[in-house]
Amino acid sequence: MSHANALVRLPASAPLDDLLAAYHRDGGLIVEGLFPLTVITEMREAVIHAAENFQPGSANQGLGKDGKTFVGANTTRFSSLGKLSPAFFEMLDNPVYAAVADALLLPNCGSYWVNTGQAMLIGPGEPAQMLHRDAENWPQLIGGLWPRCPEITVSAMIALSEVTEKLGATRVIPGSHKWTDIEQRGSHEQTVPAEMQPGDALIYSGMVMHGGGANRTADQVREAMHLSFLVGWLTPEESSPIDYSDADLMGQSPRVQRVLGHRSYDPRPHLGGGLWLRHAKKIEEVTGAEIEI
Ligand SMILES: O=C(O)CCC(=O)C(=O)O
Ligand SMILES: [Fe+2]
Repeated sequence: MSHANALVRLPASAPLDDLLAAYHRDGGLIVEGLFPLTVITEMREAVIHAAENFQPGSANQGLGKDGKTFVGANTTRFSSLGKLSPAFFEMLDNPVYAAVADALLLPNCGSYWVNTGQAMLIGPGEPAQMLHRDAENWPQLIGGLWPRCPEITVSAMIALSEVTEKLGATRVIPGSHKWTDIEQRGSHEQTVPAEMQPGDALIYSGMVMHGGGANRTADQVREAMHLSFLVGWLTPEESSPIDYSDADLMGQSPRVQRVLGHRSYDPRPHLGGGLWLRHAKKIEEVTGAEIEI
């Protein structure tokens, strides 16, 4: 099915300004070939293997009624993906996603970190997820500031194998990030699907209305993952700093260590200063990096 207001699709090699222009206009875009297939294949294998250990639905999560509806009954979700494969660390260092996140978030913070990296495997027969904004995870903030809310979180839905509309491609209402009334939720009729090939990603604003699509197949799983970043002055969904030990991250890039919470927050990186997470040890003992921002 083709949609009149379909999301813009651009190759990962497109100029950053073109990626950002599409993002600002619609609240999201599809970046084709964002992640190399070698990395995606490794990540997919690790995710599919690990999925055997998880129940679909909310069984593995301490959730109330609304949370249970949100995660669905036949969708398998789990995080801490760097524990499953180092391919996850490579994804965190992806230069195009990093440049997009820098451009969107660094005007609003000194540094940003991972909100969550999460497998989102929509099983057969799962209905469409409720439409929502990812920034609604911090309702006191966006409720107070809307409609003049700074960008606090940027998300990506990443295809691990082909994602079609029938399999439950993420659905987005282009332009809804600019709606003036935060209570305006939109309807499924206004959504368009983000169909993708493996390695493509839907990069979208924390303010755009979207949700997982219905999986209308009898026996196929929608294989995708989510990777979102959050301004450093808010607390993420996932607790990366305690998930990953110093040893887990030793030898990873300073960016990977920082976005997984192994740096303290420095509100003024351009002025220098800021605190390290652990003051009792030398930086290089903890991170392997001598001096870095
Ligand atoms: O599974 C999807 O396509 C989207 C999921 C989502 O938007 C969410 O859980 O925040
Ligand atoms: Fe979402």
